[in-house]
Amino acid sequence: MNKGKTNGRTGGANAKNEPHAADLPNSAGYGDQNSKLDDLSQNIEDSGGEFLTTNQGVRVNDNQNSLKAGDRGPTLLEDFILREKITHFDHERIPERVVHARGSAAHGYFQVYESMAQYTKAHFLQDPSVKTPVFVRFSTVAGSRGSTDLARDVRGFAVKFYTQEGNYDLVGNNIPVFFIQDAIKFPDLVHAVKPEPHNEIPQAASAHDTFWDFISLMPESMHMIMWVMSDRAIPRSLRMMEGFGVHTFRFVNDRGKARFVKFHWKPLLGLHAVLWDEAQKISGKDPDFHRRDLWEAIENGDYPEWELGVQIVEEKDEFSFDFDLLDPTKIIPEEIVPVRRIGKMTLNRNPENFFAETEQVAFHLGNIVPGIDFTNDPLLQGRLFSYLDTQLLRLGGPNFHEIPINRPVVPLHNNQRDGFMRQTVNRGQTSYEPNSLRGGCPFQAGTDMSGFASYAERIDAQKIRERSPSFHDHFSQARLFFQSQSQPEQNHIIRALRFELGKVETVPIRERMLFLLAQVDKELANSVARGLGASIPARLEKPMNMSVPGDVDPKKVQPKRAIEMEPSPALRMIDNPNFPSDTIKTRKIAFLVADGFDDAALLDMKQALMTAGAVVMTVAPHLGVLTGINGTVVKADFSFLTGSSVLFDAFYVPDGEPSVNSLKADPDVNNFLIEGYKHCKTIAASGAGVELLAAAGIVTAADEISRTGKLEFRPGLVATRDAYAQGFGDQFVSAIAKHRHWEREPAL
Ligand code: HDE
Repeated sequence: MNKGKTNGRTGGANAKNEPHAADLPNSAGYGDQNSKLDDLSQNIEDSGGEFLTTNQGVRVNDNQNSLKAGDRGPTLLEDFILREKITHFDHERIPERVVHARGSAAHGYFQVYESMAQYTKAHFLQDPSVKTPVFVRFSTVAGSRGSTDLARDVRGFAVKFYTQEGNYDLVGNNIPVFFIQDAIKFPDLVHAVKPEPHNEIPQAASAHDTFWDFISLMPESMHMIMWVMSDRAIPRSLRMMEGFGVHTFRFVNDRGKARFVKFHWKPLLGLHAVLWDEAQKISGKDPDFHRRDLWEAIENGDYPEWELGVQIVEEKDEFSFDFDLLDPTKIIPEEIVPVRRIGKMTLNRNPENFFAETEQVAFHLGNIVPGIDFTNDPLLQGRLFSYLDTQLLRLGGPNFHEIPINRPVVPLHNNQRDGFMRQTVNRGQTSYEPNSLRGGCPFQAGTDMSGFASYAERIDAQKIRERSPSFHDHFSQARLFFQSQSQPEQNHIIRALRFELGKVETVPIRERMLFLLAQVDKELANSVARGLGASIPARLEKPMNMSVPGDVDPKKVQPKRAIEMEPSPALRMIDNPNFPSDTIKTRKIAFLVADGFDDAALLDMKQALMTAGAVVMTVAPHLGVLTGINGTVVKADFSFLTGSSVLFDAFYVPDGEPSVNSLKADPDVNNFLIEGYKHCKTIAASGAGVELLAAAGIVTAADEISRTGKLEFRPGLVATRDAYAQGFGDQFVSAIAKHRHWEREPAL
C-alpha cells in the first residue's frame, strides 16, 4: 500500500512555518529505533491488494501486451505504458561504490552503559536509557556489487547513528590499521588492487601482479598486509568480527576539554574465521554466505551484538608512545591502553528493500556530532573530502540526505535549496542569512544549544609536502602482529602469502616482497620463500624507472630503531582473552540422515544443540521429508547436491542402520565428511553412524581400540557405538565450541 506521503521529516522547515533553533534537540519521540522505522515507512510501498498503475497513477489494464497495429503489427510509439516501463527499467542502476561496492546491512540500536559526560558531550553517549537507532553496512572493499562475500579482503564496518543531535557516522573497518598513511595514495592503492585495467582480471582478489607490485614498493603497508593475510580477512560471519574506527579521533566534553580516542567494536559471539580452502569453495557454493548468514540470524531472532570500546589517551600523553597517534598504520596495543567497553549495539531488523537502504545509504566520516572531533591524521583528512564528493555522483546530486535511509531523525533547517531530485518544498521568501524578513530564522545554535564548534586546536606550521619522521617505522607493529599470533594463525599467514605471491607472475615483485617480509620476521620470510621456491634478496632492488623515491627509498626501509614489543594476545583470534570461547550460539550443525534414522538419536542430539543455541539442519540424499524407524518425520533442509560441507560448522551422523546404509551408498557423503574433517571441524556419530565415519576413513579400527570408553576419540571426533551414551550431547557441544581442531592441520 502506498501511504501516499513522502518526506515527512526532512521537510521540517515546511512542516512548521516558523522553525526555531530551539526545536533542534527536542527529544520527544526520537529516542528509540521505532521512530526511525516510522520515518522510513512513510515511503514504503508494498503493492499489496492494489491496482497496477503507471507512475502517473493511471490504472493499467493490460500488462501483457504492448500496443500494436493489429495483433501481428508493429508496436506503436504512442504506447506510453510500454515506454514508461522500459525507460524506468533502463535507468534502474546507479553507479556502484568505487570501493566497498559489495555490502550487507541491518538496522538496530545502540545504548551506552553509563554516562560518558566526563569525556564527551555527545548526546547519545550520556543516558543509558536512550536507544539510538543505527543502520550498519558491512562490505568487502575490492569486489564489485555482485562479487563473492568470501574474498580475502578487509571488511567495511560502517555505522550510522541517528542521534538527536544529527547523524553520526563511524565509518570503520574490521582491521584497525590501513595500507597507507596519506590519502594521496588511496587512488593508487585502489587501482592496484582492483581488476587489472587491460583485461579486468581478477575479480575481488588481491592475488595478482598490480596489487603486489604496489605493496612491494610501499613498506608502510606492511602492518596492514599482516592483517589482510591473516584469518581476519576471511571471517566466518560478519557477526563474528571486530570493528575499528582506525584513526585516532577526539572526544570533547562540555568544558571543552579534549582527549584522544580510538573506537573498537567487540562482537559478543567472539572472533571466528574460515580456512582459505573453505573460503574459495564457499565462493562457488554460496557467494552470498555472509549476507545470508546476517539476514537469517536476524530473521531467527539471533540478534548480533557488539560492544563499543574506547581507548582514551590524555592530550598530554600525545607523544609518549613509540609511534605517532596520527599514523593510521599503527594501533595502540590494548596492553598499553586498555579498551573500555562503554555500550552495546544490537542489530534486530533486516532492511525492507536492498536498494532503498543498503545501496542508497551514504556514510561520511564528516557526519559528526558535538563531543566528537577529528585529528590531523593525513588519511582521515583526505577521507573527509572523499565521501561527500563520491556520493554526489553515486546518488545523483546534492539532495541524497533526503533519501529516507539517510535522513536524520531531527528536523533540518537551512538555506540550502534546489538541485536534482529536491523533495523538500521549502516555504517562504528567504533562503539566506542574515535576514530580517523571516525574523532571522534559522538561527545559529550556540554550543549550549548543541551547536557544533570545532575543537580549537592550535596549529603553527609551514606549508609542506612531507611525511613526519615519526611515521617512518613500518615494521615494528607488523612484527608485533605476526609474533602475537597462535601457531595455526601464523601458518595461515604464511600459506596466504604463498598463495598470493604464488599468483604473481613477475619474479622481481615476489623478491621485493620477500625482502620486505624479512624486515618483519626472518622465519616468516624464509617460510614464504620456501613455498615460492625463491630466496630472499640481500637488498631491495628498486625498479629502474621508478620516478617517486619517497618512502620506497631502500635506505628508509630499514627501521632506524626496531621497537620490540611483548606479544599482544588481543591481536590473535584463537584464544583471544577478550572473547568467549565456550559458545556455539548460531553455529550451523549438519545432521547427515536418510530414511530409517534412529528417532531418539536424532531428536535428543537436536535438543541438546538447540538448547546450546545452535542451528540444526538436515542434509539428506533427497529433499522432501525423511522418516525415522519409529515414524518421526523430519524435513530435509538440503540434499547432498544443494548443501555442502563448507556451509556448516560441525556434523552429526545419528544411529539407524537403514539411514546409514543409504548414506554409505552415496560417494558424495564420503567427500562431505572428509572435507569437514580436513577443515578441522567437529564430527560426531552414534551407533551405526560410526560405520559411516569408518567407511570415509575418518575413524580407524585402531581408534576404536585405543579410545577405551572415551567419547572424544581424537580432538573434535566424538563418537559412540552406544546410540544413547551418557554425556554424548555435552561432549559434542564442547568440541564444537572450540570452533576448529587445529591439531589436524598438516604442517607447513
Ligand atoms: Fe573509505 N571510501 N576511503 N575507508 N570507506 C568509501 O565512499 C576513501 C578508508 C570505508 O558501507 C567511499 O560512499 C578514501 C579507511 C567504508 O557505504 C569513498 C580513503 C576506512 C566504506 C571512500 C579511504 C574506510 C568506505 C566509496 C583514504 C576505515 C563503505 C563509496 C583517504 C577506517 C561505506 C562511498 C558504506 C567507502 C574513500 C580509506 C572505510 C570513495 C579517499 C581508512 C567502511 O568515498
